[in-house]
Amino acid sequence: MKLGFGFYHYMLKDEYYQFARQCGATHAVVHLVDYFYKGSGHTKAENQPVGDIQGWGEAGATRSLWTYDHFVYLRDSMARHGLTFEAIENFDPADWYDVLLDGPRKQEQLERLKQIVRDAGKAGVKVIGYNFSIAGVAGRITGPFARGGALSVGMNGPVDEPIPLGMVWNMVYDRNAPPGYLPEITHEELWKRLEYFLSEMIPVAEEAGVILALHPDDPPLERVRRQPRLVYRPELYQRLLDRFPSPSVGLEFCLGTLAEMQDGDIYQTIRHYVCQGRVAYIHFRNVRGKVPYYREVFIDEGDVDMRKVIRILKACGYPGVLIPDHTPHMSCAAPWHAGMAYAMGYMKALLDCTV
Ligand SMILES: [Mn+2]
Repeated sequence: MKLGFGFYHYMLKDEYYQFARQCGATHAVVHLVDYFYKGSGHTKAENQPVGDIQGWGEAGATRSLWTYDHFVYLRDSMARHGLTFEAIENFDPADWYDVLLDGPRKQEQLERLKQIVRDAGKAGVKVIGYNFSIAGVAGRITGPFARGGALSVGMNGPVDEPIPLGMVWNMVYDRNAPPGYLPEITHEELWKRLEYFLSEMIPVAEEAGVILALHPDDPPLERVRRQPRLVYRPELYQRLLDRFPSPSVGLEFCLGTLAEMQDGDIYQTIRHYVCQGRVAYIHFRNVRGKVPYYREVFIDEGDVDMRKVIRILKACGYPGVLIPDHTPHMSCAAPWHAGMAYAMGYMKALLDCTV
């Protein structure tokens, strides 16, 4: 097992690579999307996006970064600090809104996604994590929810507001969209869209040696903002694996999201999926409670016994990367860094000490 670090787009520079390496990380997962862009100047928000009703920001601000040359540049810059560029996390909604919405530009957008997969593979990036979702990460709140009043996120009940036209995955892709809301669709329709996406992408991903790894729906409710979710119960992941037995179809296995699900035993779920060998990488974090009422907390104070999780991962021979995903912010001059360093230290000790 390997320790990884997740970087937001503005963290893609030496000082963050050094910090990650100092925390014990050897691998990196990169977010290229600027989730909070509001029309000018790239943003630098250390908080994870929570999902306000009006959306996080405008899609497409960092599209110029999705090239083979840039992937190579990132790979080489990280390598100088002892980090392997393992995965890219999330496509930009600007690049695939009509794939998610089954709109007129779907085919053209799929061609761009295929080129991204080819370029990633050629640059040695093994995984692209994605979240096939219309509402995206939505309807959460921020508050002093973790130990000692550390700033964290949670959910206080379901969110039912419809999604305005021009918005998908909680980002605005068309500022000039007419008034109105996205039509409500069925779960089967959403699965059909995912299946079309994968049937187009899998041959390219296989040739490029890239795994397309699906994140479960966060928060994992049957519907969010009146739109269906794909993986909101643990067994729904199996539907994906059974439908697509390709080595290029894998899981971006988010323990926090899986633990928030209303049913299922988290330890059985982990054993079941990890032992199948199709988990591409793991979001290793902890929560307290279940949807629609839960809190993200420090790694050692949630409902999940993380030491037991590591034992299961070792028993299944999991060879991949663990990243903290997100952590509560700690009260000090560098709240994000402190939270991450705490989580990484805890994870490293678990890996060293658990047999
Ligand atoms: Mn996650």
